[in-house]
Amino acid sequence: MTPKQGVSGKPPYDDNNIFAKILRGDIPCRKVYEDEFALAFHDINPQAPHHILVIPKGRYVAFADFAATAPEAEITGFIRAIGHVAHMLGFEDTGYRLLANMGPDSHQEVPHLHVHLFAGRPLGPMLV
Ligand code: D5M
Repeated sequence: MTPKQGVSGKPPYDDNNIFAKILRGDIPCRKVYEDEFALAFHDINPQAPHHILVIPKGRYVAFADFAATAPEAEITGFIRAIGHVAHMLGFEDTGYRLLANMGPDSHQEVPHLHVHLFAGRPLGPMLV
């Protein structure tokens, strides 16, 4: 069976979260890439020489909700945008790390789905 709806419920979306404001252009960001489905910009508090955030343009908080309910074009577009940014910035040569925090135990600070992209130094073993 292919799961589609109702995998995790739909967390309420706060239109005043900081990434919603960036998407609306209410506050600035250091943009590195944008297309129909995604926006990528520098993290304001970088944890590596390169620390990029990639966000879908849709109103999603949680990955499970996004994966279960977003139109397939949005899912494909978001994933392609992440890959495109990694390629465009030359991270494939030396390697990079993708990370997404989800919910309170992960310390997700911003309630708009986002993927962190780290690169530019040896990142060490993954710590959880
Ligand atoms: O990570 C949320 C990330 O969002 C965290 O690394 C800081 C970053 N952040 C917060 N505000 C901004 C703005 N205005 N520009 C760029 N980056 C920002 P999380 O996974 O939710 O803990």
